[in-house]
Amino acid sequence: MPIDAQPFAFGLDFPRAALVIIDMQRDFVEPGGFGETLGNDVSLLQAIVPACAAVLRAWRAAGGVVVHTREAHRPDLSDCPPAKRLRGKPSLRIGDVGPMGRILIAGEPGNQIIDALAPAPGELVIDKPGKGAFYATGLHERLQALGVTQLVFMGVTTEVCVQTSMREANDRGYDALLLEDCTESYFPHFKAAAIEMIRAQGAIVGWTAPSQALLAALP
Ligand code: C5J
Repeated sequence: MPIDAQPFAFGLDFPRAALVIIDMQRDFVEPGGFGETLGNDVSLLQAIVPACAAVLRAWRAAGGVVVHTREAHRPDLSDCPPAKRLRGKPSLRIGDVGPMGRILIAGEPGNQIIDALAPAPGELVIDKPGKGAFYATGLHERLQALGVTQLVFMGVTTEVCVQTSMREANDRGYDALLLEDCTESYFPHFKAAAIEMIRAQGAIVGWTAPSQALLAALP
């Protein structure tokens, strides 16, 4: 089905597509997590949750493949480079104890995906130590095993983990579509710029579209 997207229509091949939801975890979306320790206003990110939930409901109803990612490190931090942990002046660093448990650590309350988008049984949940969903995760091999060639992206933050994952996907041969109202940044001008970069030069990284355009095309 053609989706009304930019810079031109995205031909959705639903049986070979997966919905990828990037890092909609409490660490980024709720107060007291990693996002807030970096000085950000997390309420901006909460605004996309209803649109994301509507897409997830419809995608599941159509029987599509769903992938959730979390930015997560092992409790011993062996997969967290010191350069990442020590950078900047956050109020709490990765691994420190915050109001939702240890920051960005797998298994901690803050590392869970928010209730409104909680994974259903059988959906892929990928813990990723980097910004990109493909780095050190085995995601590509799991998608190949499922015959997936197209990825529809939602999640946070647009210019960091979402854009990095789309670029990784592009280099691995996937066609990728970003749902504009289902992604957000702590910096609205970065979101706008990332969307422009992704779809510039004839979809050099991928396509973008409002979620309504996808909903209208689902089987
Ligand atoms: C960040 C992410 N912004 N999920 N992570 O550090 O975008």
